[in-house]
This record gives sequence, C-alpha cells and structure tokens, in this order.
Amino acid sequence: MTANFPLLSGGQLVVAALRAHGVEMAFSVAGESYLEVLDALFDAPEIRLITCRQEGGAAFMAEAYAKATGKPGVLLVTRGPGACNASIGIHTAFQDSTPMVVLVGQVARHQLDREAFQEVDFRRMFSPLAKWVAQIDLAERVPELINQAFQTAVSGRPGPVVLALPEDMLRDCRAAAVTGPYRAVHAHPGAADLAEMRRLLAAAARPVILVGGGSWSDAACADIARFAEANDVPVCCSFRRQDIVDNRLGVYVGDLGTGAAPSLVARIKAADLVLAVGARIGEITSQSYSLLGIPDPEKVLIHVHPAAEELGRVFRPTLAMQSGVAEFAAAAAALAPIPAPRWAAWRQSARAEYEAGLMPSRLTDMPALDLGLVMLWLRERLPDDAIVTSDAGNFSGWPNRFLQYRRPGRQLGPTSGAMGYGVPAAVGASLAYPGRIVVGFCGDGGFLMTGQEIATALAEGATPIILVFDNGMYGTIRMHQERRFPGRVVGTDLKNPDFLALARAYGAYGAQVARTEEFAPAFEAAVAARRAAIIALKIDPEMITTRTTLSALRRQAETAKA
Ligand SMILES: Cc1ncc(C[n+]2csc(CCOP(=O)(O)OP(=O)(O)O)c2C)c(N)n1
Ligand SMILES: [Mg+2]
Repeated sequence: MTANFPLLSGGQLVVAALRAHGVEMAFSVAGESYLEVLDALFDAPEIRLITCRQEGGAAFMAEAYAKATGKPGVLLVTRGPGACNASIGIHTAFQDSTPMVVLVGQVARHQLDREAFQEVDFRRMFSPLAKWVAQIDLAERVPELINQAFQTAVSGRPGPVVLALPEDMLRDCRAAAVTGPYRAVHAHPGAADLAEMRRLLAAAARPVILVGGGSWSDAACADIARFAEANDVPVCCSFRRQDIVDNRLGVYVGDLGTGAAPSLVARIKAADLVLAVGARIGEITSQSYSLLGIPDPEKVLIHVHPAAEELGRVFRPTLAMQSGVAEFAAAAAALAPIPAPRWAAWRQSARAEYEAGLMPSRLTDMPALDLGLVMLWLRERLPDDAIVTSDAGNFSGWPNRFLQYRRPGRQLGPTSGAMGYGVPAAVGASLAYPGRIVVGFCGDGGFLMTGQEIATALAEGATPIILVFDNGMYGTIRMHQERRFPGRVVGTDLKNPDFLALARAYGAYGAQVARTEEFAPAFEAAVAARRAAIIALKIDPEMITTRTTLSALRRQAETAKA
C-alpha cells in the first residue's frame, strides 16, 4: 500500500504532515533532539520558521498567532528544559481554549525510562495542561498522529496538544501516506433547542447575553451582534474577550473581567435570563462564582458551549446546547426576532452605565501623566483593524476599561492571567498581520519576564508597539497587600532598568513618556518607525487601578481593621 510513497525520515514526514495541514508559520527554539525536523524545514520554505529567544516567549507567540488567525499555533521545542519553559504558553492555550500543536523532542526510544539526558515523561507532565498528549514511537505513524493532533486541537473545545518525538524515530526512514488538511468538527444547535431558547427569551423581562470563549470568527461575531440587535438584548463579554461584539454598538454593555464595573455586576445579578454563548463562566467572569447560584443559577440560564463536559459542570442550565459558537451564532441570527420585546429600557440603562464608565474620573490632583487622557486619545487613534495584546497586571485595567474593541481588530489577552504574555503575543500578532498596528500593553513586571522577544521582533521584522507601565512594583500584588496587610510592603518593589537604553540596545524605537502631552508624539513616532518600539510610561504609583488609589486602599483597610 505504501509502495508508491517515497522513503522519508521521521523528521521529513513531520514536515510533510505540517505542510499537508496548511501550516504557514511555526515558532521554535532549536534543540539537538529534533535536528531532523529542523533539517526538513530547510527544504520547506513555505513554512516560515520563527526563531525565538525563550520557549515561554515562543509558546505565547504561537498561542497569540492562533488566537489572531483562528489557525492552530505550531510550536517546536526541545526535551525537558525546552518543554518546561514552554509550559506557561501551553497552560494558557488550555485555559483560553486556543488550538496549538506542540512538537517536543524526546530522548531515543532505547534510552527511555533511564532518566536519560533531559528526559521527561511528557504524558505525565502535560496531562493537566494539554488537551491530548502522545508520543510517536513509529515513523510510519507520523502522518496519522499529526493528523489526530490537528483534529483534536481544533475540534469541540479547542486546546493545545503535545506530541513527543523520540530522536531516533525521527531518523528512521519509512514510506507513508501523508494526510491533511484537518477539518474542524463542531456541533450545531438543534431546531427544538433553538425554539425553546426563543420561548424562554420571549418570557423574560431582564435578559442579558454573555459571550466568551475561543473560536470566534469575524463572521460569528457579526452574527451574534445581529441576533442581539434584532432582539435588543444587552451583551456583555467574559474576561479578556471584549472584541466579540463591537463595543460601539448600542447593545454592548461591558465586560466581566477583573475590574468589572460594579453596575454591570449588579445588573447580571438582577437579570432574569442569562444566555451564555461560548463562555465557560469561569472564576474571573463569574466574579469568584458570585454572579449565579451553584449549582442552581437561580435564574434562567441558557448555556451554549462547544464541549459537552462544560455544560452543567458548575451551573445547572435551564437549557444546555452543545454547539460551536459560529454554528450557534449563525442559527441565532437566522431566528425570527421576538416581537415587541419588553426590555428596551433595561438595555438602554445598561448601555448608559457602560458609557458613563468610559469617562475616566480624576483620582489624584493633576497627574503629570494622565492615563485616562492617554486612553481616550488611543481610543480615537486606533484603527478598526488594530490588535491590542495585554499582559497580566493592574495596568491592564486601563486598556480594558477605556479602549473600545471591534473586528477585524482584536484584543488578545491571557485568561490564564499569565504574566509575560504581552510582548510575545504582540510579536506573534504582528507576524500574523504585518502592516497592522499592534499595541502590546505590559507592566514593568510582566515586560521583563519575556521582553527578550523584542529581539525576535527585530530579527523577523515584526513591528509591535510595546507600552510599558512603569510603576516600580508588582502593582497587583501590592494592591492585595494593602488590602490584607496595610503598610506591610514585601516582595513587590521593583528596581527597573533604563527602558530607553534597553530599547536602543535591541535596535528598537524607544521613548520615555512622563507627561500626558508627550504620549501622542511618541506613539506617532513609534508607528512611523516601522520597527518594534518600546514606550515606557512613568506611572504615579498612587494610580493603582482605574477606580482607586493606593493610599485610599490603605486607609480603607486600616479603618476596617480598627
Ligand atoms: C507568571 C506569573 N507570575 C506571577 C503572577 C502573579 N501576579 C499577578 S499580577 C502580578 C504583578 C504584575 O506586575 P506588573 O506587570 O508590574 O503590573 P502592575 O500590576 O504593576 O500594573 C503578579 C506578580 C502571575 N499572574 N503570572
Ligand atoms: Mg508594575
């Protein structure tokens, strides 16, 4: 059966399979454990191999590339040390439902289980971090298992899969049929369930749609907005998924992230129907599981999710639908709208609350650098296709609250809360969409976790503009310290390098902004530079969130203790 196929090494078969699945870009840090794969890539110029500086950065890049394009992110790393570094991005892809195919070099088959050099049992290591883990022990099974990896990564609830590649297997030569491309498998909502949803919605007085999760194509986003507008239902989004519904539409009412507006939280509690589409309704989105009762949500909950095991897992829905988000959104958009819905005033007041929250309040007197004004300027400046990436930290409250997201632009952020995401995600997004404005928001803490990928950006021609919020501390943790242990600051002060000199050392455009009026010219110069840029923003440490100051927090905590 295989007589008609050429003899290829395991490494060549891996690359042939990647080509068959339409892979155009892969992210890597090299290792001697998978030299055959690297060598086969030498002959496959249609796959662009991005050479990264640390596997954590490479994994975040692949994850953000996948989020931005909807195609699986492909990552190649070496045995134990490479896999350990990469694990943060694999965990992030898992929590974020992002499809990834991770190829890890492994020791030779006849050395396994001796704790050979850099040997790790990847099935055990990645079992809680990946959707599927396997090892390819026979070169003739490379096409089969790589096909299974892609199918698994993209189907149902997408996620990362890990394949270990023993180095001697990569040298074996076999003739094998290479299959591809993968075809994502998603469930569709049933007609009876859609009719029941429509009946429940028509009976509601205060409905809310909550959108979230992965796999939202631009078309699916347009469909769910059409459904919401046709029925005049307010839509909010889950943590770091603000780009699903155009924030400028009258039906959009805000996000349920870490800094959710108290008025939105109160509104969800007051709602009599929640239609959750794609969102798991996880800990952050559910405001530490306080929004809905467990397991009885104490209101009508219609939960639509691509994975059966998420439905009824924490909350017991009135109606559960296992469906892909795009499949559901298309079907919902095609439903006849509810005639004369009763919740127009409910939707309008929710929108008015969201719009009121878009105006920053002045928390300290006349800060030299007014972040509220900087965000208002950026909100106007960023084009419809701008991509915003975000690290984890309190600074992220500024772009989350004051920017307005929409397609084809994107908001790419780790719902895993992984620091170090912002820079590599911006590099990955810029490589996926050269020519678009990509802005990466980072704290001074997160920036130095993976900032070395600026070197990758310069080497590969990516042009992210990185904004570093320099407040000289791990601000988020300092905030928690002031709340729990007021005045007892430990382990959270940072002494930063000279960010301007650092930018120059990389060959990036660099600027330091200490005053509001310096921001716009620095940003325009960064855009015009057409290379990676770092703009360091000197932040008043008092501005700990968009809603409160450090000393106000400390005073509140001290009063509560007294
Ligand atoms: C990899 C990782 N390590 C630690 C944490 C815990 N953590 C959450 S936010 C934070 C501080 C973030 O500091 P910075 O990036 O400077 O942002 P800021 O909060 O000061 O705005 C830390 C340490 C985390 N989320 N991820
Ligand atoms: Mg900081």
